[in-house]
Amino acid sequence: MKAFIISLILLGTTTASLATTNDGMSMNMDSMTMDEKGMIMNANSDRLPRDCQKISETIDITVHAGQEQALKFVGKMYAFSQQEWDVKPCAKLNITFINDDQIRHQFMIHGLPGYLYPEGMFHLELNGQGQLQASLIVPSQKKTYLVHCELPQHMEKGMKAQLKVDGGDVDLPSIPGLTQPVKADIYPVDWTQLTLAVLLLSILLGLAIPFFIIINATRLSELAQTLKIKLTSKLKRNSSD
Ligand SMILES: [Cu+2]
Repeated sequence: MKAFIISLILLGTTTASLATTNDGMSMNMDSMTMDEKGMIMNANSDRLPRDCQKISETIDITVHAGQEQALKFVGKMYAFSQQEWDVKPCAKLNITFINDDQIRHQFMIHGLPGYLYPEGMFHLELNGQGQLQASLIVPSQKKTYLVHCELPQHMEKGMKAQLKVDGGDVDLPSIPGLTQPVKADIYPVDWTQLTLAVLLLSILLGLAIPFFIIINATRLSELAQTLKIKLTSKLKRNSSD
């Protein structure tokens, strides 16, 4: 029993020391690079899609992500600096992704061919402020790819864009400043007796105030005149003293 407890303690110590060794180091797998700053998944700078003979053009794209980018969109909280890109079939994109916020953001492209991009996905992610650079080569098909940040509510709050190849095949909905939502948000009022009472009271008050001013106009002007006279005489007395 004693030997068993000692081996358990030893095992725990070894695991803990291994975890410490890995801490702060970057991890490289076939399709993923990850460190404490962020992650690059499925980058591809040289493998051609099956339908491409060669790279047609090389484009450098710099994308900022964060709250500041959403200021120009009413009701949005997060956004990319650009909402649409249109590239040639078989183009190579060198993407520089810059996160200006202190929170995590992603730049993900979906719908790519799975034999080159596992899960059909190209994925850049930054845990906070910083930047990453990675490339991908798009197929020749005329298609629109979804670009977004997959963190909960970030796309709904504005982090959505589209990458069109050869003009794209559709426009995606709900892209800030670009396309309409499929179903617009509505903010219905919950009409209870209380809301009705508050509404009626507000209307009555709104009508009563100007009415009060009109019917008391003579008296109010007399009051103002008296105050003016009093003030003038006081000022005169002060200056003569
Ligand atoms: Cu985000």
